[in-house]
Amino acid sequence: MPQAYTLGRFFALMAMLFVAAQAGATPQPVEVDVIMVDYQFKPDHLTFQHNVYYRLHLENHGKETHEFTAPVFFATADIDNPGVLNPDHTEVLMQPGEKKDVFLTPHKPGTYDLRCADHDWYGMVGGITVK
Ligand SMILES: [Cu+2]
Repeated sequence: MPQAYTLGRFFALMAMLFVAAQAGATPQPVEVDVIMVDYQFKPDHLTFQHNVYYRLHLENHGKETHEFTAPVFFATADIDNPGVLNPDHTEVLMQPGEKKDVFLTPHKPGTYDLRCADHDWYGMVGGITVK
């Protein structure tokens, strides 16, 4: 049955190509959600694993503009879409009602400062831990 044999080979080859394509695909990011309100981060402490790919999802539910200011944390991570940050790459500016995603991979374990540059005086501060 040469034809069936050929067909079987063909499907085996397609299956191998499919597996290879899956292995090479970008992994799905782990999602971390932070809601900003007047004047708090919820949650205010975030934990990441180093060398893991994340989608940091930010939403501003407040009536004021807020910033997710974490200069050292951002500097020690690989950021896939740096355009979502300010030009200095120190923070993400969030207008009321805005939703933004930062796709990043933290690399350096440690504890990092998180604050809203506008409202840290008002207690809008938090922290980031990379394990
Ligand atoms: Cu703020």
